Amino acid sequence: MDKNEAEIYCAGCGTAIQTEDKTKVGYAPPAALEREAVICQRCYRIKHYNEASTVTLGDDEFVRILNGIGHTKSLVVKVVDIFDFNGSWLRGLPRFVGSNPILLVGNKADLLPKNVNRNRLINWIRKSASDLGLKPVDVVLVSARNGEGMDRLIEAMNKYRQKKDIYIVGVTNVGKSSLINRLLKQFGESEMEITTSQFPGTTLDVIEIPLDEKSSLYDTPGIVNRDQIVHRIAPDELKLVMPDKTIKPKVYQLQSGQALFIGGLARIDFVRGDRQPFVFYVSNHLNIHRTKLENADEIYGKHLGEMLSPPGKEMAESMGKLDTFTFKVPEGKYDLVISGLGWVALHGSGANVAVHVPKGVAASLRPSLI
Ligand SMILES: Nc1nc2c(ncn2[C@@H]2O[C@H](COP(=O)(O)OP(=O)(O)OP(=O)(O)O)[C@@H](O)[C@H]2O)c(=O)[nH]1
Ligand SMILES: [Mg+2]
Repeated sequence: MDKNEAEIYCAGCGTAIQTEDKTKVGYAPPAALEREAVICQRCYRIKHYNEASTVTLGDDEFVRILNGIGHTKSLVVKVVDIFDFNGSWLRGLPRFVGSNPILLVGNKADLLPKNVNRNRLINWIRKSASDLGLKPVDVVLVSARNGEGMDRLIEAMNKYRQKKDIYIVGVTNVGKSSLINRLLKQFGESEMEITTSQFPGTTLDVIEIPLDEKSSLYDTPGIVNRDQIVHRIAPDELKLVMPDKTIKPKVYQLQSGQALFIGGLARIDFVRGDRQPFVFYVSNHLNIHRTKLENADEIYGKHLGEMLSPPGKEMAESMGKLDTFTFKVPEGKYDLVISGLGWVALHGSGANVAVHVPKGVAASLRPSLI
C-alpha cells in the first residue's frame, strides 16, 4: 500500500500534509515541515488540548483500504474492544482480507476487575467470533493501557506473520493506535507516537511503521459501526460511558417487579424470579437508577436526558424507542452483556429478565466470567 513518495504525511494520523488551507484536513504551518516527524494541526490539538476530532472518513475510504489488504500477503490483526464486542464488529472482514490469516485481539483488559477469569473471556471472544463467521488463527487478550498480554501478542504476531507485513484493523475507538504505541514502547522506540483520543475517528489514513528492511506494521483508520453505543452520546459525555479505570462492580438486591436504568441508555427489568443480587460491571461514572417496573415507562418518558442520562437532552431527542430482548436466565452463573456498556452478573436461582437498549445495540447472555 504505497503512498506517494513526494508527499509528506502526518506522523500522528497518516493524512497528507498541506500548508495552504487551515480549514482543511492535513494543515500544518510551514515551519512545522522542518521537524523530523511532521504533525498536522488537528493532531497537535487533539494531543495538547484533548480536542474532539470533527473529521470523519466516508465508508468508501475504508472499503478502499480494506480491499487493498486483500491484495497483499500479510497478517491481519483485528482489534476489538472487550466492552463492545458486537459494536466492534467489522462486517465482511473475511471477504476483504482474502486468504490472509486473522489474529483476533481483545483490547482494554485493564478495565476488568482482577477476579474476572481471563481464559473464560478469551473463550467467549472465540465463540462469539465463530458465531459471527470469523475463524481467527488465535485470540489474545491485551491492554494497550497497562501492557497486559503484550508479550503474548508479540509472540503470536511473530508466529503468524512469518516475516510478512502486519495490518492492524478494527472499528473506530477500539484502541488500534494505542496498541501500536504500546508496541513501539516495548520495542524501545520512544520517538514516534501515533495520535489517539477518546473520540472516534482519530486516525485518518494508513500509517506505516517499518519492522525490518522488508516488512512493516500498518495502522489503519477505524470504520464507523453505527450500532456502537458511542455514536448515541455527545462527545462531552463519552467519558461517562467509556470506562477509564478498572471497573468497580455495583451490587443491587432486586425483587421481581423492579427495574434498573443504566443512565438513559439501557433498562433491565426483573420480571420473575426469587430476590437476588444483580451485579453491574459498567463504567464507574454511570448512574444506576432503581424503580418499580410498573412505573418504568413513565419515568423514562419524563426523565430521559435529565435524571436518566447520558444521553443528555440533545441526544435524547434522537434516541427513539428502545429495543427489547427477553432472557430466561438459567440457575447458575450468567452475565447479561450489553454491547458498549458492560454486563450484569446474575448468580442466582434463575430469572426472567427483559433488557431494553437503543436500536442496533446488542444484548446477549453468556456463562459468567467470574
Ligand atoms: N482503558 C483502556 N483504554 C484504552 C486502551 N486502548 C485504548 N484505549 C482508549 O480508547 C480510546 C481510543 O483509542 P485509539 O487508540 O485512538 O483508538 P483507535 O482504534 O486507533 O481509533 P480510530 O483511530 O478512531 O480508529 C482512547 O481514549 C484510548 O485511551 C486500553 O487498553 N485500555
Ligand atoms: Mg487510531
